[in-house]
Amino acid sequence: MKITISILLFTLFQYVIHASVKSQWVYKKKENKKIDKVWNLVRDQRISTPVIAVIDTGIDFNHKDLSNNLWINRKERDGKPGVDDDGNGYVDDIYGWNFINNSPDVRDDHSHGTHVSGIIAAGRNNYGVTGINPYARIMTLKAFKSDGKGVSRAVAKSIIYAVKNGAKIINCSFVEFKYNQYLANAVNYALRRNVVIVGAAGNNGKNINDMDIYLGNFEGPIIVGAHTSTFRVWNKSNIGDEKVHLYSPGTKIISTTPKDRYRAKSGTSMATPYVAGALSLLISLGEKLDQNLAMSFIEQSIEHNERYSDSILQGRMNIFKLLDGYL
Ligand SMILES: [Ca+2]
Ligand SMILES: [Ca+2]
Repeated sequence: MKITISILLFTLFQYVIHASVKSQWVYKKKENKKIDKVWNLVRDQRISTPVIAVIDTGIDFNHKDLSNNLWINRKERDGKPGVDDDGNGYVDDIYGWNFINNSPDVRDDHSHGTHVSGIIAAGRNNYGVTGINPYARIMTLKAFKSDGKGVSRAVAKSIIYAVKNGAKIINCSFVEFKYNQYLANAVNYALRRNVVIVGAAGNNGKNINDMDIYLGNFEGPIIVGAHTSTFRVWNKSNIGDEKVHLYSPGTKIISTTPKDRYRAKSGTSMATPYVAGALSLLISLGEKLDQNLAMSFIEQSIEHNERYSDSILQGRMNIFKLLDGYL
């Protein structure tokens, strides 16, 4: 029960009700100013619609900036209530599953999961914010409770559900400090099925090279630390050149929160979905990613900087380098 989402629960500034892309510093910086080029490319040339599983506190599936970008289990949506219409072992799982109380109710009673989901796939419309891949779909798997604490077994079951039901990338914005066999087995299962796992480095402000920390200690998952809007490593981000692969934006990140709201949050929880969503752009464009290919694309994407010498790849993600072959 030591598994927790990777966010620090303080508010950096007040609710931003009328958020806009202009308020997203991520898209105002350097190369990202031309992010519309990326989105136009994906809009016009997409070959598939990637499903990204978000294992978190749930989602506000009615949020107007998310509701069009959700994975929908159509057989359940169009089926009979109380019946497992698609025969996958889960009754009425329209948006995903709640592994905390074993029900189809994936509503977010915290806000973390809704925020993470918006960073990946908030709508490219004329309001709110835009996710890094507004042409992706979010599958919601609730494995964390309203206090932000999770259940390792629920996380493991979420991973298996994600793989069996078509997710290609799994976002894991949390850390655990104790080895768990179910979690290890589930991670290996996903990797064997060529599903890419992206996980948070954690917010302890420590070098985790010699710490027991998961997913960081597993072979395979891509582990993400957080950098600030001035491209410095965030002082609360964990670091470690043996476990943290790269850094991505993780402070004062404005995204969706329940009841059609927007809020800024900081954490490696926010950096992780940026990488998961960015990788999904490649799937949109037809790449068949597995963990190895995903890692080589990430290596290609790296903007090297000595500030990031505490990471394996010694850099941060540059979306334009990631999509170099397409733009
Ligand atoms: Ca079902
Ligand atoms: Ca929007």
